Amino acid sequence: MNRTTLSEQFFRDQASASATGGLSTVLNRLSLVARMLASEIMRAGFVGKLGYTGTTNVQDEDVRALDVIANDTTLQVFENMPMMAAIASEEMEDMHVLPGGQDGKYLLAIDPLDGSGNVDVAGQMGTIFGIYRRREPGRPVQMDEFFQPGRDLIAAGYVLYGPCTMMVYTAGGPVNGFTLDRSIGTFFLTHPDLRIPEGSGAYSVNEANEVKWDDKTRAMVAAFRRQEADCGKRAARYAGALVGDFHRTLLKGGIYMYPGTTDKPQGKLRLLYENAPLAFVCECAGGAASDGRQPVLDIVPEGLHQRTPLYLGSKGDVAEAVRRLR
Ligand code: FBP
Repeated sequence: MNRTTLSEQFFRDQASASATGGLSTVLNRLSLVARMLASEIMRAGFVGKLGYTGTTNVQDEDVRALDVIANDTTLQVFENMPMMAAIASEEMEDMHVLPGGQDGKYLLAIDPLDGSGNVDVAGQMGTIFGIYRRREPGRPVQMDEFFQPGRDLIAAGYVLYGPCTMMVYTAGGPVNGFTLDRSIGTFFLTHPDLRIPEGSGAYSVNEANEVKWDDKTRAMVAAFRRQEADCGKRAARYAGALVGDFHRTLLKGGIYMYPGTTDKPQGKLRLLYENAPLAFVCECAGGAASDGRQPVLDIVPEGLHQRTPLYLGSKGDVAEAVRRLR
């Protein structure tokens, strides 16, 4: 088996991404967050950290103990890292400017614990991250510095907490997957240069929302369900965690969908720290990502927590979904 470690790969990518200095340090810090959260998730049941805190976040969603732990862990790991200027997180209403922020070169957009609803049932969960470069380091950080289209990401990826812990990321070139060897706390390259298959896999959507979709969305999903999609027959799979559903789609092909609904016309998922980073990974792996009208990576955010519908996966599947929505 390839014994390339995450750290060695970071340095290789750093050269190709022409990122001077800090990118590999930032990615190394993210791998530390991944290892710390993998441990927290495994122990949550023993130390009474499952369940809710009784509070709600800026999205008016119930906050679980592990959501808070994941966000706090992220802040602690980056607190004394001069290259990182600020963090935008699902769990914080405003951006968090780091102590050395003014001179930092990078911005981190993160969903510290995606799919936290799965924690009580030992389901898959994840962390999603995107790294932007600041246009003008050296001045006080402004929130609108985060309002960059996903196409301007310099690196993005996710951590999957499941039967194994994986970290999958790209610096704009190949998408590489690493698996954590818990016995020595090291990620090793196990999935080099991932390319999303065409013509296979599953369609992945919460069909309980059907009553809240518009007619075109309903008809489009029905085509996949009835095996009538032009792009081919698909299984149905839905893990209830975006990272788990996307990881399966990346490896097996197919499409993940979170359409708009009557109560949430822009859908549930957030552009800055969920949809754009995964769209970046997906496109770098040869796939596609749309909000139903345009590529996700072309959308310029107007708020830290802006939602968009999401159609993410194999190029042929996404193209057909978008065509049927027109
Ligand atoms: P968070 O858990 O970070 O809020 O992510 C939203 C999410 O849990 C996704 O991971 C998942 O794909 C989706 O919501 C499931 O939503 P629903 O329960 O409405 O199908």
